[in-house]
Amino acid sequence: ATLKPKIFITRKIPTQIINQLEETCDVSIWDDEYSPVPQDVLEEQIIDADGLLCLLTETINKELLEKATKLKVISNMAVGYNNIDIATASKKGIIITNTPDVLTETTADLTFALLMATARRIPEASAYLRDGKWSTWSPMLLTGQDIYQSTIGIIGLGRIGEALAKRAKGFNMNILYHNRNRKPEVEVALGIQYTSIEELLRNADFVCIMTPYTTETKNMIRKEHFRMMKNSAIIINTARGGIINEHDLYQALVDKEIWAAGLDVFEQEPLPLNHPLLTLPNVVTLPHIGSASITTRVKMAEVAATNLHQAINGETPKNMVNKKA
Ligand code: 8YV
Repeated sequence: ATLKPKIFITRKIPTQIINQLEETCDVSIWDDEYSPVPQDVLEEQIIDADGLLCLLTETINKELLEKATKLKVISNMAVGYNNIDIATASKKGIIITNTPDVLTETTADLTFALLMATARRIPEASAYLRDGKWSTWSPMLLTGQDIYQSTIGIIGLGRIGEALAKRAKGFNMNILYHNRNRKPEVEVALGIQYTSIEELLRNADFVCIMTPYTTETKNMIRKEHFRMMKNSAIIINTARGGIINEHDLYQALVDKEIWAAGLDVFEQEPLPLNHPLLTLPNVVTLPHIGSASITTRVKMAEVAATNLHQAINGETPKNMVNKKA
């Protein structure tokens, strides 16, 4: 019998997709939904695997990659791939793929939902009622910030940033953006304005972080940036925790330098329960659910499986992120 390529899947992805992969591959899977794959299991699996399908939660570092003897592809089920040492993988000729496009609208939806929840204090208001505190009503009770006709500043105008701008347009918002490179066609099409980071921070009512996590964007928003922001400003992060300096964010919130924060992502995930940010009432926190709609998660798994399959078959996958040297 011909040997099927061996692939390892680090999480319980939808069954129909596992079944499909099993038709052509010898599949092993870590399917404990409640704990991530232990490093020693990952190490053992990677030694003779042809392909790996993993998530952002798996750190694929140099040490691990050095153990691989046959690995052709790492298919990351996420659009971001900051969990993978791309330089080492490329040097070893390992293809890296991601799952863009399918999660764009879902993540923009969640970003806007978090923006609204933070501005109008929805989790706090909901808890207020449930905790039996709604004994009377007063005019300034649980008052928030206006969204309609306010100014949004989008840092990073990629696919998701652009999808967010479209939603902001529906709320008649004034839209500013900052990006590595200007996008004149998008500016015209959406009626949005390019500004420097500083100008964006000074003018935005909502600052939304929409950039990938790279050496350039790591710790990009710090103390001096919060100082530039309005006291009524709200910062929203659905990108990666490490882009904002969390310590400085905490201090800016305590010192009322900014008004509130809506965070779906953190430097350390899962967020430790004793984290100082969790003590503040003006912080809305979510457990990294940006792309978490049923339909989108199935599509992400499909795209991840297709990329894996293409690479194993010697084709160049559609979503290869490390172009061949
Ligand atoms: C992933 C994400 O679902 O795509 C990304 O970059 O952050 C999320 O959509 C999550 O990180 C699991 O890989």
